[in-house]
Amino acid sequence: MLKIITIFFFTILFFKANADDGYRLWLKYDLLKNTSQKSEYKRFTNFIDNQFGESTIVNTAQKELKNGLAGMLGIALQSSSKKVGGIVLKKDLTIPKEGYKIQNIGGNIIISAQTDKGILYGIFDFLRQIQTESSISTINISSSPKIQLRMLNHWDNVLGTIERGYAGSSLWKWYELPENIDPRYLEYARANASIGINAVVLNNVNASARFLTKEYLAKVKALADAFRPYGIQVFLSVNFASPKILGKLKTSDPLDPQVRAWWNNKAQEVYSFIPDFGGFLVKANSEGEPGPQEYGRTHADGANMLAEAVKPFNGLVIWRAFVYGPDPKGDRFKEAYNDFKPLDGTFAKNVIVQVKNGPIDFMPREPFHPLFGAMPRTPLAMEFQITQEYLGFSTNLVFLPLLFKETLETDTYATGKGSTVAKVIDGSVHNYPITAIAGVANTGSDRNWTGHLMSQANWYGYGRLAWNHEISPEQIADEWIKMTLTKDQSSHKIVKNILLKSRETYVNFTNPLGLHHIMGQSIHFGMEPWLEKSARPDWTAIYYHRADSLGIGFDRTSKGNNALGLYAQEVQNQWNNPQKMDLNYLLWFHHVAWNQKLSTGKTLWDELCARYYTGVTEVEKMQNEWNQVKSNVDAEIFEDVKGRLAAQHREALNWRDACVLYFQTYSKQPIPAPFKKPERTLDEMKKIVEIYQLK
Ligand code: GCW
Repeated sequence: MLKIITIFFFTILFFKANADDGYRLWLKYDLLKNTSQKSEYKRFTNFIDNQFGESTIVNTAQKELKNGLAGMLGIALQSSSKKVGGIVLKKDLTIPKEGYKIQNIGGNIIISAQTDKGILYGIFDFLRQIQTESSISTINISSSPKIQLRMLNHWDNVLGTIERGYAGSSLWKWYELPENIDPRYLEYARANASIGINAVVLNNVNASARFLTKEYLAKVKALADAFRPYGIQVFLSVNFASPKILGKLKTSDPLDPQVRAWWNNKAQEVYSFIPDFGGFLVKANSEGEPGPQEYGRTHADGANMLAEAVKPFNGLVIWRAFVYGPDPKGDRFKEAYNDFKPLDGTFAKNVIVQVKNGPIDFMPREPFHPLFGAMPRTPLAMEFQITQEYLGFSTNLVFLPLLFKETLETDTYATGKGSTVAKVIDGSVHNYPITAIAGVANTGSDRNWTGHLMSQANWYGYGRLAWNHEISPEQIADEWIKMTLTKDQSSHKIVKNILLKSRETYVNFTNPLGLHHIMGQSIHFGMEPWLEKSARPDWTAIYYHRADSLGIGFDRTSKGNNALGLYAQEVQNQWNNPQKMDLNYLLWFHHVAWNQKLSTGKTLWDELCARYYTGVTEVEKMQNEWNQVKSNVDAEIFEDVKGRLAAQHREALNWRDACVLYFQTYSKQPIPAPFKKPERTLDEMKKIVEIYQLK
């Protein structure tokens, strides 16, 4: 009997240990099965010799190395007097800060760096080589980040909610801090370090002044202390009206001496808690947030005041360019440009202006923001959104490195051909002295961190691209799949195919041909192309798609509002001819007749329908393909992704039916063969969306 109970107990333990809830992300370190690879690795893992020197960060790195190798190879790495067959950490002052080299020199793996962060990143890379079962016998890697500040921006609120968060609530338990350090904080920092993220903004840009109080600074300090061993610096979003709210001053005018004194003192206080604090992120004069324009001052006046306050401590001010006036007469596309372009060269040296990838707002596809390339004398940071606000929350599988890469690779022609967005933000086009990139985080308290397990790949991919924007989405997918999901080759191929098609699929069933901003009102879920009234005209859908009896699309050419004119001439040339341009951006810039023949040979109406319908069949394909990997991925993960794909299919059908039926009221044309007309009516579709708007 005892034997049976024991067997039962161990069986349960075994299955528990093997069930995967996604918590371990891409850092699983499970025992490798490939014995020939394992023996190759073992030849170099007899000992560790730290010739670099001790530091908290180096200790973190060594611990990681030991854990990783213990897990994957089943060996314990020891310090030893042996000379060959080990891992040696070395200092090399010729390597750029944070960069590293990994080489086989004389039978040892040498990981060298100038700084301790370099050692940390080098070790994570070395572990990644083993996780992905790459050969290390002739390893020769030399890597350094192209962008200095690689940040996550959290839109987390004081009460634990996350603006546009779809993976549970905030990771930060403000009420338990500073006394209680949830072990998850360390896991979070570790995951970030593994992909080279070196800075985080803890709180929402719609910022509560609470974070600047003494009580909360003590909490922020506790998090900063937890993250520091992983090379992560902490920033805060600040409320521009803090002098009024916290300091009880009559004004927050950036030119007022009392206001300036208040910020100077506040900065001093912040740094007394956190000596290596990164600085402030600011959303000002946007969507109701306070800002300098309330006092007739410019964004530069506001930013420079804060810059002065943090300067003695080497702090930075990251000032967001996501602004649009409260009463839009014009097109939101142009507003940030019009506000910021004239200010080029007037910002203090420790200010970076953070620009969203596109001119409207994280749509499934946007042309690059016209500010990129237009601010040669002001460092611009890229802001991507990893959380899927406009990309179907946590129910839709969308591999975002494709979107990121598309923007990064687009040529701004700022200083001639080859001035890609990536080269603007990495500083090579305009020689920016500081460079930064930010991703709005998709993490939350869900056990698997990101809600949809496949969205872990977006966190991972963002970090990898922030480190090196030249890496391909294919490589990112390869690495992530091997580390997270499966090492089985045929399943790997299938999952990779799913990832690489997923973004276009999502665009097809939601916003094909350059449609944008036709999503459900305020929650930004589902579709609402018929939305014609909102608090502001530019919060409606009709403002953007402009469908009428003649055609559809926003004429932003010189015949329309000429937003296209904000780009370099070469870019304008690419996009000003609807016959020749990339159809993916068509309706961003042109109002096109329903019967207009496109370069695909189809009329606009037929092409639009074809894309909506193909989008849905592509989701069906993803579902079928996912079913094929069942035996090679963890059962829990398999079921979870399967369920979410089914939800995505339902949503895709909703988008398709709603959009084709609605646009049909303008085109007055049948759904083209071979597609069947929707079984539901437009009224039925409207009812579905109404549900999401109910409070
Ligand atoms: O995308 C929009 C979101 C807002 C967000 C804003 C911004 C934090 O709908 O929720 O606010 O952008 O980026 O400031």
